[in-house]
Amino acid sequence: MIKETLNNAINKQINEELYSAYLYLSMSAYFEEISLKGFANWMKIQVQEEIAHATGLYDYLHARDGKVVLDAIQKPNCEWNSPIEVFEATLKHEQFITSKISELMDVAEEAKDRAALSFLQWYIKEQVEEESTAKDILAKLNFAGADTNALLLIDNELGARTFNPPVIG
Ligand code: OFO
Repeated sequence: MIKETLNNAINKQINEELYSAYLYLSMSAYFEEISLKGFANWMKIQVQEEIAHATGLYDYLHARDGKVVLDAIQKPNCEWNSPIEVFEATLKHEQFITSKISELMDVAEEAKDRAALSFLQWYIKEQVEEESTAKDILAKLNFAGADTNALLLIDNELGARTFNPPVIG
């Protein structure tokens, strides 16, 4: 059975992942408002990714005879001034999540829980991808600058994103 300290830390991470979903849904709403449907689509897929990250931890707690305790989800920001600002916030958020996964690994290490350490490796790798994707999109937006045609090309590209449920663990 999983140690209480680790159980609690995983519950906290479930909350962070659900907050991530909520934040990206709020960002998606911003893109809908300014008619960048491709960006809105990309963010909606991101919401599904984050829910999958949360349910991966949820399933893991059950598999280890732990107890899932859901907490209130923080209110996300809903005011942005530009797509660049949104992706700067996305990158910063993903860097924050990376630090949280690292802290979670520390708790698993303290608990000497090798099974959890192995399971959490998936999240460590996923964070490399999450940060890298946000950085790439931010770089493209910076290249595009005030060029509307370039922005619409990025919108078109992000509109093609589809959800492939991740295989976690
Ligand atoms: Fe965006 O990776 Fe989970 O939170």
